[in-house]
Amino acid sequence: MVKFVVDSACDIKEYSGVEFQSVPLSLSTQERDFVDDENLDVHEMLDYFYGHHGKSHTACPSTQAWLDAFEGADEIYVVTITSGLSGTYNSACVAKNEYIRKHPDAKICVVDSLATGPGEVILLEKMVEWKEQGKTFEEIEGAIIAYRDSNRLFFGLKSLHNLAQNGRVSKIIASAIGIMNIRILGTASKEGTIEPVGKCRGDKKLVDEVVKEFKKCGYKGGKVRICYVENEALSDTIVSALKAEFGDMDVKAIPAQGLCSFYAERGGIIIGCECA
Ligand code: X90
Repeated sequence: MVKFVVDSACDIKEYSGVEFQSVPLSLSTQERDFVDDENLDVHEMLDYFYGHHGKSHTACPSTQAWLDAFEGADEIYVVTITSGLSGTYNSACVAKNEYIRKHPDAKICVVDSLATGPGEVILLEKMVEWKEQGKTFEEIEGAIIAYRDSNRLFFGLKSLHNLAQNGRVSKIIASAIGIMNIRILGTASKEGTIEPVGKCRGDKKLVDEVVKEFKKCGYKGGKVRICYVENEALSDTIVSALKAEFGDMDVKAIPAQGLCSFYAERGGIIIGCECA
């Protein structure tokens, strides 16, 4: 059986036409634990975190959670959130080795997205597409890294509080946007870490800067995937601006699930694109 497995930072809970599973990360405080699965009420979770002033943290899936998702499959394609910010890729690799030890004929390709959310979606969709075209495991495994490296990820955030509090971005960068109406525009570095691009005052400026970054990276009309945190209007505006500049493209926007919502925070947006 062929199966596609992602972590919940991918923001997709269902994928029709193929065997698919999302393995949840988790979020917690001293009082509450949230599992980032299809039962999570993201809005309620955000309300809770905004009212909570103590420490909060997140955790990657356990090796066992990956093993459970692999069970029964013998050709498995996995996409994870960047290893530059999370132990998720590592736990998936440990699970891969363990699974192969027990099932020596199984083949597992674990791809470190060096991104999150829509960056993972783009990789997942490509591997499904290649599989449906009849490509072999070896062909897919041999081509996905070059494809990943030709994609880009951008994000516009109104707050870096949770990223800084959890050591994923420096406190100095985070404190730079403690001012009303300032958004930070950033990108995923080649190593899969957070790289600030600039500050923008207001959504309109952010939209202009996103279009500029697309031009700068050599975007030529490839696929675009977006995830937004309670911010569909901004997502729509960005899609219109991109279409006005580059013409019609394959674009889809979805609400962020728990992990990305927690870190990108309310009003945040993450945009992945093919850039080859
Ligand atoms: O293992 C864990 O506990 C998960 C840690 C995840 C930390 C960062 C998630 C970031 C999500 C923020 C904007 C996009 C940044 C992408 C840069 C590669 C969303």
